[in-house]
Amino acid sequence: MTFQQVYGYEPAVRYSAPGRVNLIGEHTDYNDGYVLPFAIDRRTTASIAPREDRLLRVASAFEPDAVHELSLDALSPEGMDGWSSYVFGIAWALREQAGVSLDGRTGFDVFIDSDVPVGAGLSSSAAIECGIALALSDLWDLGLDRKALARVGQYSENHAVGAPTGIMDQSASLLGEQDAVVFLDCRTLDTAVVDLALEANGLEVLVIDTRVEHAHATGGYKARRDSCERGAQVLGVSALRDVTVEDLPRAQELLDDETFRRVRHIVTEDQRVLDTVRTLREQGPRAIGDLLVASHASMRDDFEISVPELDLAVETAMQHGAVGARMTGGGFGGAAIALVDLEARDTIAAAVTAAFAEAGYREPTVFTVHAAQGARRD
Ligand code: GAF
Repeated sequence: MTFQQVYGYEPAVRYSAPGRVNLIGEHTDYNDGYVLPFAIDRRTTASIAPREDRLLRVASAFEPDAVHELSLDALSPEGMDGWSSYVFGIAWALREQAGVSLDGRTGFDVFIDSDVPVGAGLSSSAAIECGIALALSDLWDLGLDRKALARVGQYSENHAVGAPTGIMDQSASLLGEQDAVVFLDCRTLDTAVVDLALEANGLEVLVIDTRVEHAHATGGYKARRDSCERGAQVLGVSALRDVTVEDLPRAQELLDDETFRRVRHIVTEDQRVLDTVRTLREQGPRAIGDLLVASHASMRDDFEISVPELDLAVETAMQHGAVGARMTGGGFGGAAIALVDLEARDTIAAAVTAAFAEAGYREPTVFTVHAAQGARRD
């Protein structure tokens, strides 16, 4: 299915935006902390043509027979549902969050296609949002910079889609660069691009998609966010970013056991991001393995967002010689990553697949990813 087949004419432009893998720094974004994701070489494309009226029409390769329509005069979260809210929500959020006037703007026809796996925790939704945000910024001549577009994407995700997520995924999709990770301070949105240098070190990142589906609009993700906010309130800080590892003994006295463990994950994870950035710069990617493994243990034991499939993926990869491994993304399913030697890649992939079969789990999808450029006009 193509734009032409749905709408009967050729698109004017095509934009694309990548999914992301988070190297380290999980659930720290909505605590004003640090994250270290990279954009991956799996992209969502948005083929677009402006219309002369105010109608927005959205179709996609994953729902071939459906064309969703909404007028710019009727934009509100109530009028959106399903995946098309990732598109309509951006137009709405440009007005609500960035203060863009939609008066006199023309609508558009858009067709979405993607090779970012859906439900794997690799930010397929942020990839749609960011491709559309960049496209609309150009189409409507808004001149918004990429950090502003990331905020628009997050606002749409929070209020149009209804998932209480942070700003990491949109930032990675918009700011990613080839062979590099994006070091982001989620309080200030200051960024630094840090060289990953995997190829030069004979390494690759393997993604192990457990195919255990996760959703962030409900359930555990929101509960973790609530715990963090409760912890920050009791500790008298505006966000857990302001708590240090040295503060933890006192935090333990003030918090119940569960809230303390949630807080400890965030505080130690922020420190691990800083340590990973320093290690990457000073010693290179081969030296970050222990930090990745410690991050996984913290998510499994303190933050309790792992699942047995993710633990098995990490353990098996490590037993078969991975440099480091951890679950990536929001948790409760989705994918793990393993940092592996090029020569060990196939052995590790086979070992993980065999271990899943042995445990009676669904067969995982295992593939390599490379750090790629962020959203762009193709
Ligand atoms: C999901 C969210 F969308 C991000 O904002 C982030 O919180 C992540 O989970 C966990 O680090 O991807």
